Amino acid sequence: MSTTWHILGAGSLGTLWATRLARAGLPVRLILRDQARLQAYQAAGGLTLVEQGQASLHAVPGELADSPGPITRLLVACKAYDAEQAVSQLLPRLAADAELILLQNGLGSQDAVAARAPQARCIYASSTEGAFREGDWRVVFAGHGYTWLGDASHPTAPFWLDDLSASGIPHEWSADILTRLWRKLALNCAINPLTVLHGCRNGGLLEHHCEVAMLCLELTELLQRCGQPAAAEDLQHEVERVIQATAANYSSMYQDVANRRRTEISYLLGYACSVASRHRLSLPNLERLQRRLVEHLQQRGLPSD
Ligand code: NAD
Ligand code: KPL
Repeated sequence: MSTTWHILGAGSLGTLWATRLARAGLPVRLILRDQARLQAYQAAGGLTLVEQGQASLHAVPGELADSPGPITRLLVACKAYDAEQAVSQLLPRLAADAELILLQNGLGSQDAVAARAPQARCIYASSTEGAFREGDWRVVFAGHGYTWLGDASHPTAPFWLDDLSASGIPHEWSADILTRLWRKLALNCAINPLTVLHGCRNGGLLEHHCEVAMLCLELTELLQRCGQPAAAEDLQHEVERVIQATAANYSSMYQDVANRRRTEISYLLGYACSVASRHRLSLPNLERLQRRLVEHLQQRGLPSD
């Protein structure tokens, strides 16, 4: 008998995982915020995944945080700023051998969750898959990619990676997941805030080459100082490559601001600046970028944390 996949968060990535796991015949249950959301979900009849223009409905059972029954395997698929609180609600249900898979972008939320659930094995993930919500309970699979999973304190891969293979979820077990998360964080810090401040697509940053280069120098210094030299390697070239390759796209932070959604700034630029300050490292360009971004968000009445 397969272990049930509990999915916390019926948003873009949560739906992308839940529908593919369910399609492979694996037991999946979706944990929703409250009774009203559960009723709305049940009325919709399930989750809809749109792939290459084709929609498919998956009647994944829904439940609430305080529903009965233990949770052994939990995919945490909410935003970084919601993760700790969302997992806290589930603590009474976590089995002694529970495993949590943390899909959050950036850094900081994973450690907060791990501290809240010290008995659980926390597996960190970094994904380049892309999905967005087209409406309630309806998600479009927008970009194929890969998900790297790893556990910095325990290198053995879990046996349930087979479930991901059976579900067609491209993945790899990564012995250096923190390096991957730091590298992605550095890329996001060099690109996303500037696209918000300059109001441009990623490709618009080609006109701000010097500003990007100065940030890359400081991010490289930060990564080296905090024990992540591999994440620092050739960072500027990688940032330039990503800007070229995604020139026509709007960054995720740009889209959050444009849609008046809360950003994950505290887990990206905010995290980088606070680690720098902990290491007594002065990074004037990065700090100025954070001040400008916070001001920009506040001027628009958006949360700046
Ligand atoms: P999302 O906003 O689409 O979904 C999050 C869901 O979690 C929402 O439905 C929200 O209601 C739910 N939620 C929050 N707190 C909850 C609680 N206590 N109980 C139940 N549900 C709760 O977010 P997303 O785009 O799927 O992103 C999730 C994470 O994955 C983020 O850190 C994001 O940066 C990262 N990520 C997203 C993508 C993508 O393409 N969407 C790609 C890579 C990484
Ligand atoms: O991950 C990204 C994002 O938009 O969040 C890229 C495309 C790499 C830009 O930083």
